[in-house]
Amino acid sequence: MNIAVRSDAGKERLRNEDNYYCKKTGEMTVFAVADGMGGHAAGDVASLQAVETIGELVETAGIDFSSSAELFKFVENIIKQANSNIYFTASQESGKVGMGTTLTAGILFKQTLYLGHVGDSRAYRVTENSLERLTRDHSMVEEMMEEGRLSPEEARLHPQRNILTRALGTFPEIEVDIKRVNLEPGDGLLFCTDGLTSLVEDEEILRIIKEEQDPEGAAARLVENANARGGYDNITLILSLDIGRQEN
Ligand SMILES: [Mn+2]
Repeated sequence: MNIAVRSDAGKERLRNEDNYYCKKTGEMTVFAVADGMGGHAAGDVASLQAVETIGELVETAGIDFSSSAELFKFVENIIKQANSNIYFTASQESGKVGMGTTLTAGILFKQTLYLGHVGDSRAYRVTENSLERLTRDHSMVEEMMEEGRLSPEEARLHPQRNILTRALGTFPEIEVDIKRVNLEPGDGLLFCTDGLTSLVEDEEILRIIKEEQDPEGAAARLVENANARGGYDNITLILSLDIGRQEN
């Protein structure tokens, strides 16, 4: 299977509050990354609950995965369910009040990706010569950038870049960004948390992927690079290459 996964605490944090889920079953592959936060070290509880909810619902879903409309709705619903579960846990257990998480999850069926997203983790499509971002960060700096108040470089290094405008677990209802993306044979996908993207620029991520070719080598070097630049945050990534060309 042409997929590599890495989750690294980084150089400065004692705990890794990121979590991921990645499973390939037949013609379907499920990807999810989550970056937990807050509530007296309960960030890892929130991010784990997010990816576990995705895994459970995907594995027990009685839906027709070849129906595009059904799959589209399903991706939105599983993220909403993850939000409800985390919100419920946070409301039941003192010490978990205020915990939350990002969640970027995709179901790839044949050559079509059904993507759902909340927070500032990211999904990218890797083509022959570009890294195309498929998600929009739900963060204060992204909004300031869209309003023209920050340059992309200023946003990437901004001291308040961690402030999210949307996260799972903080409100009973959540708005989920959903998207359908048709991939070309040979395209790749990268799901990652901000511990990678705040330290390694898109052009460099693309360069490393192209130089290494194989996902394991590229994933290892991406983590190394983030750590070499300080590794201030947990770093998690799922990299799948040569989709539609892989043997299985
Ligand atoms: Mn992070």
